[in-house]
Amino acid sequence: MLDLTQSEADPIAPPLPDKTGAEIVLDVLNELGVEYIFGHTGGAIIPLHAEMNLRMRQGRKTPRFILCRQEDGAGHAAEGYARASGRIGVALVTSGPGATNLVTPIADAYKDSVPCVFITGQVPVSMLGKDAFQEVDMVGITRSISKHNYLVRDTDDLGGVLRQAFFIAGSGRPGPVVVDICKNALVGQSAQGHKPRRLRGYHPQFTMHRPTADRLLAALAQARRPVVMAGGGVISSEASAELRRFVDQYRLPITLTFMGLGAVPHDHPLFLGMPGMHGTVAANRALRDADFILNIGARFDDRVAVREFGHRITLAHVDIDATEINKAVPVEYALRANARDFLFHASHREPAGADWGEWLATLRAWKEEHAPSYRTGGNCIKPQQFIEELSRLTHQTSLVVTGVGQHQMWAALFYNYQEPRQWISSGGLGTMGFGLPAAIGACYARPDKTVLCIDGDGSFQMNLQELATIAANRIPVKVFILNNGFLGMVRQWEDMFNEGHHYETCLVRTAECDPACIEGKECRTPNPNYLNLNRVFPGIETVRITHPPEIREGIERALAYDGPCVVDVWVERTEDVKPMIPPGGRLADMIHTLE
Ligand SMILES: Cc1ncc(C[n+]2csc(CCOP(=O)(O)OP(=O)(O)O)c2C)c(N)n1
Ligand SMILES: [Mg+2]
Repeated sequence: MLDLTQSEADPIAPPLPDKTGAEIVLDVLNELGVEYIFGHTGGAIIPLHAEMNLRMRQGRKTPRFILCRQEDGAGHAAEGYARASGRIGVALVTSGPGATNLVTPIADAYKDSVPCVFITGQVPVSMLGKDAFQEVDMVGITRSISKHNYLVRDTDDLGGVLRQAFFIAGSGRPGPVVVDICKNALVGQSAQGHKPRRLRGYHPQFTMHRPTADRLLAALAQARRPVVMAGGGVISSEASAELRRFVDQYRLPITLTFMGLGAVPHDHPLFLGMPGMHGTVAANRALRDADFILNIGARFDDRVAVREFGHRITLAHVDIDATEINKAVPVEYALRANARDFLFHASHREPAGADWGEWLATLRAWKEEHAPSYRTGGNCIKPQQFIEELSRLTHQTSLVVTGVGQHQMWAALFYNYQEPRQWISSGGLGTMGFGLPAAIGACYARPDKTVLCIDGDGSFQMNLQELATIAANRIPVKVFILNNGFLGMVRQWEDMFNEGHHYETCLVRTAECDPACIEGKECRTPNPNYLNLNRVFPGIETVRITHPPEIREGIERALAYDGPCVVDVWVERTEDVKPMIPPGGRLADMIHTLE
């Protein structure tokens, strides 16, 4: 880790030659090992692009710039890169509308603790606060959705700010840092490229308090019905191996939250599935009936910690971020720790625990009896069956990136994840449009892997301009649009809780349709016609599959194609995601019958 906390420059160091701000930025990015920058351009950041281009032409080292077609796409691509690799994702956009288009990815990265540095152009200092052309107050706008943010007014500050921004994004609980750079700072000159900055009040490195950890583990040993609930913190801290060792050694049943999927293999005997609104029966019943829940690196999100969650249960919470502890749910045992430090410590102690064999047997029975399932038969492709088949045909080894909606939940439930960072999805913000651009970033992060984008038709349409980025760079993503012609998740809520009206959720609806139509199960007007995308975006193969016998061949064609491929999968239009805890319900209110 870089030491960025030193406060004094070396007094005898020789003065550095003058460099422009743009040169300083690129030197620092090179020094920090940045490989890719996802972005878009505009007046305020032209100096940076000019410098990058010059270095490229001269054959000098520079990060590779991936020109996305909208800043929202660039931001999600940076996130996809970070989520897939654990390295810091970087996006670069211009001021004003370029910067505001980046706001959703910034918030998305913040909610899911994704390490990114978002660099935005800003008007020159002399124009600040004058309502200048393409001026927006990015520091103000992103204050509540970034881990930290900066407005750089002077060239002298650029190097120090950038180094600090990377340090903050990647240390402690990771998160997005925004660096808004005034244009004059990019064109100005400075000999202060390496001026260190003082970093006050931020101490991400700390030592776990072992006696507290031991007290927590002693309480766990007293439990009769314990459950581990692990989350994204385990993945961020690269602690999956330790987590597996811990649960194996103590024989602890484990659920992984949405953000933690892949931290243990999904076919691990002690794994109960994902908990929460669309979690498995075994995971939710375990959390309902446990007498001790050990939360490691998750944040008691309200889709899991539903009404009456934790009543009469002893709760323990291990989190790197002290502000998460006792925030959503009060706990008896609190430990501020990096998940890996805690798990390493715990798995190197002699496990002492009650015999919870009976509890494990009950959980095993629930798991077997209520494994995620769906009605089979009929002439339509079941989305769940499609994902199971995709999992099998990709040998459970692909990265899976999704949009938001029903398809996302099925992708969480029916793909057999084996590793951390295999599952890349927008959790806390639930951002439709995330999938396609995030898959671009994932492809750059893991060129050794097949990257699948399992998208919804609604989500795909929110960022489909990024197909041009994919075509331009021949990014070999395999997109599977689970096409139900609906904003399906909202349609499901309306059908289940609002007496079903589909006027604003039906994506095949036209102005000629009967406004009272609530059926439309057979409507398949292709709008857009995804098969024609290959005419619009050169080099992108398209496939359509409409019936169950075509599933295998369709997937195999996509996987065999040497390049990007979009598969339009016509799935059953009105399939519902089950199990489901109704909004406002308790774990005990879970609906899991398939009728
Ligand atoms: C940017 C954004 N707008 C609106 C929503 C609300 N929303 C959640 S799921 C959903 C429907 C998603 O439709 P689709 O992508 O087709 O997925 P499906 O549920 O049909 O699988 C909507 C509108 C959202 N999550 N994100
Ligand atoms: Mg849909």
